[in-house]
Amino acid sequence: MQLNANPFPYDFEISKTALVIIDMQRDFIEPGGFGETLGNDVSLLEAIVPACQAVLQAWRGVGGLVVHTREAHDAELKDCPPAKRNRGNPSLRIGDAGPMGRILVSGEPGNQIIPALAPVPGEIVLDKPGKGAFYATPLHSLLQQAGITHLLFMGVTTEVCVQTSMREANDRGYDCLLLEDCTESYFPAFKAAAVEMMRAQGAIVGWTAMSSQLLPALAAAPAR
Ligand code: C5J
Repeated sequence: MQLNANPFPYDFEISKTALVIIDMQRDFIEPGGFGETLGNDVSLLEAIVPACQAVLQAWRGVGGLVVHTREAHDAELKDCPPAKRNRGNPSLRIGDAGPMGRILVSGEPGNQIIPALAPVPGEIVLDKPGKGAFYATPLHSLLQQAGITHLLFMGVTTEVCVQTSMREANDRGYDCLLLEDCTESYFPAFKAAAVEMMRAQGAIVGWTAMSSQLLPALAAAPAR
């Protein structure tokens, strides 16, 4: 299968490709959550949910592997370095009680993936203590076991967890594509810059494309 992508066409086989959905968690996306308490306009992130949902549904329809990640720490914060918890001067720190439970702690209501993109049985769900999806997680070995060579990325935020994860994946030898309308930042200029830098220099980190390039290709693929 070939997609019309930037900076040049992207070839992939569904059976060797995983859809990686980064941190579409209530605390980042929903009003009243951690993202909003930090002063961010979460409506920017909410706006990509329908496009993400369309891709997820189509990807499930062709039987593709799905990986969901959550930025999450254990309840004792043993996997949260003080440097991460103490950085800056936020009104709420990781582990503090927030509007939807303890901030970025596994199992708390705000730490769950939004209902519109909730995982279904058979999909991989990984809690990650860092920004990158490969740091301190079994993601690489799970993908290797499944014979995955290509990754389609969506999720939030573009320049933080999505970009970090895509760079980690690129360094591990995966051909990565970012779905531009399925990722967002609280800072539109940062999204634009991240998209540009990832596909620059002959796809130095990977390719980018709109979901409107992917969806017709998936619709034409045999259902599984
Ligand atoms: C993510 C963050 N998911 N911005 N986290 O990007 O801290």
